[in-house]
Parts: sequence; C-alpha cells; structure tokens
Amino acid sequence: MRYLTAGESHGLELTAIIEGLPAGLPLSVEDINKELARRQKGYGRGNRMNIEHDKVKISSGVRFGKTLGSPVTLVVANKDWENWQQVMSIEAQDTTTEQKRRIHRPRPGHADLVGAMKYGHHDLRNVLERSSARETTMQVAIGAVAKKLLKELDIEIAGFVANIGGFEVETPERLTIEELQTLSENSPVRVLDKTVEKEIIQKIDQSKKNGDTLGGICEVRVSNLPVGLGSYVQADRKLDGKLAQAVLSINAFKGVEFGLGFKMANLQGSQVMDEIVWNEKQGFSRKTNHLGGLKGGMTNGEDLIVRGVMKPIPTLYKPLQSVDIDTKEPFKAQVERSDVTAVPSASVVMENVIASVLAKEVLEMFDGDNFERLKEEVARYREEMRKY
Ligand code: EPS
Repeated sequence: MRYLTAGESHGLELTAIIEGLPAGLPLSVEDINKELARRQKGYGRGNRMNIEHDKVKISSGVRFGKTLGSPVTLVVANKDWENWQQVMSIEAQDTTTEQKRRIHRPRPGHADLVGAMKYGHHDLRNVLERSSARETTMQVAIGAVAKKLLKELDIEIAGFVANIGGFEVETPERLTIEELQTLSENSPVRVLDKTVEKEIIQKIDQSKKNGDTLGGICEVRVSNLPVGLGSYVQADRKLDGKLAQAVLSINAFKGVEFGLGFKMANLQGSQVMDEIVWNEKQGFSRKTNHLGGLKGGMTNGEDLIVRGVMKPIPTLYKPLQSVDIDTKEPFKAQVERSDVTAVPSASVVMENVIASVLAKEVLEMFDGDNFERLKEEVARYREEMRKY
C-alpha cells in the first residue's frame, strides 16, 4: 500500500490516492467522515474550523461498498475556497491581483521563510498554503481507510492527549483501548482526567488572551497487533523507525518515544526490561509493557504505546521579531488567523498516521490482494504464534 496527498489550504480541494488496498474491504464515506469530524473538534481551534465541515468524496476504487483493489481516490473540498478564488487562482492574474495578498513577512518557527528560499518564491503564501496543517485532513482520510482495514482484523487504536501547555495527565493503568477511546472522546481536549481538563481549558483561554499558543504531548495505543510486524534484519524495515518517521511528519511534531521512552535514561536495565511469561491459552506474553510493544523493530504482541510532542503553533497574535524579505527591515510579525492549540486534533491525526503505517505493514507481511484471504491468513498466523 502506498499513498500521496495533494492540495493547498485555501485551494479548491484536497486529494489523496491510495494504491495497494486489497479487493473486498468494506468501505463507505461514513467510515472516513467520522474520522474527519473527530479531527475538526477540540477546544482551542480558530475560526477556520467554523467554516470547514470536511466531507469526503470517493471518486475511484470502490464499488457497491467494497474496495476493488484499484487505486482509491479521496477528495475533500475546501469551503473557504469561495473566499480565496482570486488569491488562489489557477489562471495567471494581473500583477496587482497577484500582489494583493502577497506575504513577505516570515513568521518565526514557520516553514514559510526556508521554503521560499529553497523554492525561489517571493510570496511566502506559496509555501504556507501547502505546509499548513490543513494537509492533515488527507492524512486522516487515508488513516480512516487504514483503520477500517485494521478494525476488520480486530486491531483497535486509541489516541488521547497526555499534556497540553505543561499540564500532565496521568494515564490510569490497566485501561482497555475501548475505555481509553470513550474517555478521550468525551473530553473537549481529549484528556482522560476531568479535573485536569478544567485547568487545561483555563490555560487555553488565558493563552488566547495573551495572544499566545500551546503545544503538548499526544499518546496513541494499539491493541491486538500480530507478533512480528516489521523486522530486525534491515535498518529500513524496523517498525519503530517507520512509526517515528510518520509521527514526526505531522505538522509541528518534534519528538517521539515508545513505552517508557525518554524516562528510560533514568532507569536501570532491570527496571526497564519486560519479563517474559507463558501460558497455554495465550502463549508468550510479558509481565509489563515498558518497551511499548516493540522489540528489535518488531511488534511483540503487547499493546503498541507511542507518544509524540507537538511544539506550540508558530502563528501568534502576539508579535515576534522577524525580518521583511523585501526591505530586510526588522518588524514585529503581523497578526494572522490561527488556532491557540491543535493538540487535541493532533492526537486524532497521530492515531491515523499510525494506522496507515500499520496497515501498510500488515499488507506487506500477508497476501494483500483479497481481503477475505488476508483475514484468513492473519487468523492462521495468530494461531501459529499462540501455539509457538
Ligand atoms: C493553519 C492555520 C489555520 C488552521 C489550519 C492550519 O487555517 P487558516 O489559515 O485558514 O485560518 O485552522 O487548519 C486547518 C485548516 C485544518 O483543517 O486543520 C496553518 O497555518 O497551519
């Protein structure tokens, strides 16, 4: 399975093409729209989310509610396009129109300046239209298809927020993936603890008043993965490396960790390694899951636990020092419409990009041409692992 996305934040529409899905996977627009709606929620988003109501159109690869095995094309329209038709015109315009919404003042922490230098643009809009987190819409659309495939194989995913603006939220031990899903779904900031939720909302309101933004940490857990996805035999086949790449590809993500992650630096080997046990019913398992379900770049059958850190959004109402690309004069960055925080949405994006990596891996390991055959193969393999 491979995929590409295309589209500008204020352009006509966003597109994704997924190739390599098995034939016969049940798939509907509702499966995708549900995930798109989850991504749009979250306390702290700006006015753009009141304009967009993301709905997908499937324009190829599905017939009578099932995939055909041919490329699946997904399209989401940008409602805001109506207000941007001239600024984002495909056809050439006169110089005055082209200059009208030209951006020449780079924002600190944003991709706009470096992107413009690299591609030789003198309108920073040419960069920010694509570097915008609007692109995550299609990452989620692709992930929704991947999630559907995983769900049919009884693989469940939960994503939630573990920290916003420094407020840490403890993850209660021994919660099932289903419980994590319910708790986070019922929180406007996707946290598991209602008391911290209040403080976080106050912090977001305060940050908005101050013209500032907030980052945080998202956590994703996945249950019931077959043992041995990924491989230790070659560096580029290690699943933790692939997952880290996917998480760090999400806009504004700056770090990733598995299981106990960076805390491991403070512990000794005996406090970190997960002791192995065996019983007739389950086969091999581990007493703890400090390593987050991965050993040697492979899943070990325990829940996958991944955390990613998102920096605060670089578009601030509070002006920061920068330099105009035309005049080279210093200035204080202009006010732009933006979100105070997108960490709750980012946890949905993270769930979905992780789903895409895992679905891809499943389709590489098992025969991925026909879905029923795939299901049977996975079931047979799980049984083989249980009896090992
Ligand atoms: C974004 C800026 C804002 C966000 C946008 C990402 O959009 P606008 O510039 O239109 O106000 O709302 O996020 C989305 C549109 C989305 O769908 O998540 C940015 O600069 O990255």
